[in-house]
Order: sequence, then structure tokens, then C-alpha cells
Amino acid sequence: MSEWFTEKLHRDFAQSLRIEKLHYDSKTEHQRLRVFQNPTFGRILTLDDVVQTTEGDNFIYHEMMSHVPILAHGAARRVLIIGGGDGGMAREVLRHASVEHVTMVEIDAGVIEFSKKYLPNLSQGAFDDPRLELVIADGAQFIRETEGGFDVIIVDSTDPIGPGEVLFTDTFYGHARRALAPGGILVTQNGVPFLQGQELTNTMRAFKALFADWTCYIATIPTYAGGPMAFGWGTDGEARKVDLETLKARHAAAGLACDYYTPEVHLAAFALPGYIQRLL
Ligand code: AG3
Repeated sequence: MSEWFTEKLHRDFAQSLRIEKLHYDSKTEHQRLRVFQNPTFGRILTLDDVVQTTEGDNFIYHEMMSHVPILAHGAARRVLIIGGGDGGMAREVLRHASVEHVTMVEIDAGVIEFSKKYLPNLSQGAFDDPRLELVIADGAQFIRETEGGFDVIIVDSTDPIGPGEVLFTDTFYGHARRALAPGGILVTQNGVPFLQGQELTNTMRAFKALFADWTCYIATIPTYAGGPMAFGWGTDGEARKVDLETLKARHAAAGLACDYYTPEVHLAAFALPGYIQRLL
């Protein structure tokens, strides 16, 4: 007899993952946290019964949300991560030697604590990097009060239910824009458009009013089921116009050994299918 975890994030569509072994199940101050083993995906972290990350496929999400804006920018020194308590995003951002300082603002200290213990493959030592400054706070409040000057801001949030909801408001996006340095880039997690189209539409409407250059780019992550996931992109700079040769040079100079990101994938990710274009 095997036990199954079933995610019911969407009204009409569920996904199940076999629980080979339950490592942890508890309530933090903010949400229910589980870590379990699955033979195909390795350890899986769920928050309030929604898959957040897996050892097996997290590389796609974390590489695409970090290397796309950082390599497009070309000279990112200060990076802000909102959320990201599992440490996977910090791991990828800190692989760039050019990044001097990473501020990570996570609302739930419990997620960091348990990820360090039960998901060390996610952070791979990122929490010990002296360039990382950890702030336990509400990201929406932090961004309202920060002086800013960030070259890249990555919103590595949960879905817009529960603690993550404030990270999808026009007010939050406005503050995020103000926290960017000139030429800075904001990227956001915007769910799976086939199933969560309204979420992308709402964010894009806000970006349209805020940024000279706004769009989304996509990547398919198996455990965020339902087709490609969308990442919001907003900037007043020219970073989206970066060409393949420049990206190749920057990628090589950074010395990144990626499993998903390539300069070709970077540019191709901005090519949107019709049903996603129509949501913008
Ligand atoms: N945060 C994104 C989880 C959203 C997935 N939900 C979904 N299927 N729409 C991931 C945190 C990883 N650092």
C-alpha cells in the first residue's frame, strides 16, 4: 500500500505524487509544511498542500528565474529575493561571482529552518554565503520601506492564496519598481497560465502601467502541472533586447554549468503561444 499526496490547487484539476516516505509534517507560524520522498522527484516540499519545489525539477524554475534577468542585465551586483525560503533561488543567484550582495526576505523562518535540515540539496550551502543577507519579514512591508537600488528583484512566491497574496497586488509591484536601480529588472512567479490565466492577466495589467518594457516568459516545470509556467518581466531598461552572442559571452564568463538554462532557451522563453499572448 502506498500513500499519495494530492494537490488540489485548481478547482477542476489535481495532481498526485506518491509518498515513499514522509520526512516532516508540521505547522509553522504561517503555513502547513511537509517534506516527503518520491522516487522520481526526490524530496518534495509542500506548503499548505501545494508543491513548492522538488529536488528533481527545481533546477528549471530556479535557473530560469535567476539567470534570465541576471544575464540579460549584464552587470547585476545587488539582487533582492522575496520569498525563496528553500534556498534554491539564492543558490542560483550566488553562482554569479559578479553578484556582490543578495538580500532575501522570507516571511516564514520555519521554511528556512526546515529546508536547511530536510532539503540541503536545495540551498547547497547558499545560506552560509557571506554575500547573503537574510531578513525574516513580510516582503510587501520590506519593499515599502527599503531604499532599494536593486539591479534584479526576484519574487519567488507561493500562489496568491495565504501569505503570498500581498505579493500580487498593484501596490506591491509599484513599490518593487521603485526599489529597482536604473535599468533594474523585476521578475515574478505567475503560475501556470492554462489553469491560472487571471493571475497572469492581473500582474501584466499592473506591469503595463508601471514599466516601459513588460511581458512574461515561460518554462515548463513538471510538478507545476498544467503546461508552462509564466514569469512576469518588468523593466525600464533595454535588457530584453540582448542578443544571442552577448548572452553566450556572459554565460561563458559566468562559468555557469546549467541543466536547463542556455542562451538559446533564454531568448526562446520570450516566444509566447497564442493563448498566453491573449492573457497579456
Ligand atoms: N514557488 C512557486 C510555487 C507555485 C506553484 N504553484 C502552481 N503550480 N501554480 C516555488 C518556490 C520555490 N523556491
